[in-house]
Amino acid sequence: MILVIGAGGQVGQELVHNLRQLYGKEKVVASDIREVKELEAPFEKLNALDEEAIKKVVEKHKIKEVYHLAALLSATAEKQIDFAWKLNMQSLFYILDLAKEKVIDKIFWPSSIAVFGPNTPRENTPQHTITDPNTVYGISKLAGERWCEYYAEKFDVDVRSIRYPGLIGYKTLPGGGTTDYAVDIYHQALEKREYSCFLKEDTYLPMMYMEDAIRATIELMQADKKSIKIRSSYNLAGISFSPKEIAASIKEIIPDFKITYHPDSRQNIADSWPKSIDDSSAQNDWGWKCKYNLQSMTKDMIKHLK
Ligand code: AKB
Repeated sequence: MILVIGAGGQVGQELVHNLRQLYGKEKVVASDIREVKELEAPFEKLNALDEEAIKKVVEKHKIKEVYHLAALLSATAEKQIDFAWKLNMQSLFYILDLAKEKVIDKIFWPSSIAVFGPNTPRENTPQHTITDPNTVYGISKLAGERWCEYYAEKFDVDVRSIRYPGLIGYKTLPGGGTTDYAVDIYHQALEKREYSCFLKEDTYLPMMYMEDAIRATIELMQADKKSIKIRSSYNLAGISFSPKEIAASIKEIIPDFKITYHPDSRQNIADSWPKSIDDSSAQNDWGWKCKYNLQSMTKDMIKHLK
């Protein structure tokens, strides 16, 4: 049995859908701090900071595999420093400890490109390099990675992780991230034919289409244990583009679309992150291969959002 914590979020809803298609609806328990009308039973209202409640749900459904997605993202975390640190770290320990005690067998926990910082090489960022994040979110993800590796090495915990780039999908809206513009832009392009972007036109960031991200997550979790050589978190490259380039790809389909640029505090966060990522470790270890590029993603996003 599988439990998805934070299932109401941008990744969670699509992941639950795909896991249920793969393993059967009754095998995947969705959970979130709030009721989510899009998520059908089995569903549990669950606060990721309530250790006893997590234990009860795990026991009730005989859970063996947990996808722990609950977290505050980069922009929101800067506004709620203490809570972000508590949620992003404490909840991870609850899940890691369940695996240490051999109550559950396997964990997926997402990290992020936010583990990198201003002194990280920004082009084709290597798997192992300088990690000096200057956001609360990035610090919490980096600390989380270190703890995942520690639990894997010391307690033989089977925890697997991906450093998600910015994720773009049509089914759900993201909340509180720096890369969110790349989702919002499609909605505004269709509704208003214009978009006011909170990043500068030449801000390159690594992004990925949701279909690829969900496939990567499931492929990583299905991979043979021996092939998972990195227990902190895997780099995943996806597609690197700037606001100007995504706008141009939209213009090919909606010629009267216009974009303007009004950078805010999120520009500083974006400037500390890589422009592109080297994901050769993921390719070599568990055969990862990205499918979508900017053009095919834009075509698919607009087709579905229409
Ligand atoms: C964010 O922008 O905070 C997230 C991320 C890159 O982890 N999308």
